[in-house]
Amino acid sequence: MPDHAPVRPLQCGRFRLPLDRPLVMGIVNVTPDSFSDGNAHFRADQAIAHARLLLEEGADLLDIGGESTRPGARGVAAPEELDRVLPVLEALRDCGAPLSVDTCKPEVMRIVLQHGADMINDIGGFTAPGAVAAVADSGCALCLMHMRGEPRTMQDAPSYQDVVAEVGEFLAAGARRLRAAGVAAERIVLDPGFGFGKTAAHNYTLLRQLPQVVGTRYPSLVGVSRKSMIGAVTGRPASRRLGGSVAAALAAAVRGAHILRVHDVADTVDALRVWSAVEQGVRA
Ligand code: 9MG
Repeated sequence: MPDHAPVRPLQCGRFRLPLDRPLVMGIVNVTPDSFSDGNAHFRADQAIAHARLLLEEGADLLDIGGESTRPGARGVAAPEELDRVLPVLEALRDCGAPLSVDTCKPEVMRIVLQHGADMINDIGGFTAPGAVAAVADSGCALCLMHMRGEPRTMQDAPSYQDVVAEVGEFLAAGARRLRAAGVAAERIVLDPGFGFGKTAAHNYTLLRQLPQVVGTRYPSLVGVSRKSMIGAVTGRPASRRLGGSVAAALAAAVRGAHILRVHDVADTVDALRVWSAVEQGVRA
């Protein structure tokens, strides 16, 4: 395992997660574009069943999202987002694994925390007015992600002078804001935000230099699963990016990533187990 990884466990709501190996976060989307049927009940049932499958496959934690964050996606209002997420959160509350909710909205953050969310994953980096106040006094973990722009427009010619320095500075400043609001260091996770206002070249530079981007003070989360950066290299559509996604997840793990946010849990867990066996050997 990489020797630059901090060993301090992550305070994650009801859980304290050791970070001595990369954790696998399974993606649970509760958005209309992730299911063939628009019916809300059916959608929640499908999401819950999918979440249980991801746990059986070895997911260490789950990330539940009710708003699409794909490039070009339009936002939804808080009541609609809550209608999507809350039934899933409630059904999974006692599943034994930490539950993260992916949201940028302070009003959604407050309510999901009352319903047992263990982590808030904010692709907006807790920059919305009221976001820091919504989470500061809870015991949940906070994933602070870098994004340039917003999902609707973020891929319109993103440009940086020095992507590693700029993303790194944003993350460090965001962590300082959280700390100044009283958030304990062991609740904070940093994420470069692959694909959020970045070209494929930016994404691969960030992945290659992950330790320089996220530093050594806080654990990191990496989400590259099925993203266009995989398609840019393999030429494959999102439905056929498994091999590329696992390779990229492993490259992140080798560089010290602590949490890998993935669609394909079983294959990622297998890859990590084989990598670990290579590095550390297997018990006879
Ligand atoms: C919601 N979401 C989609 N991609 C993501 C990524 O790369 N990181 C985080 N934290 N959330 C993401």
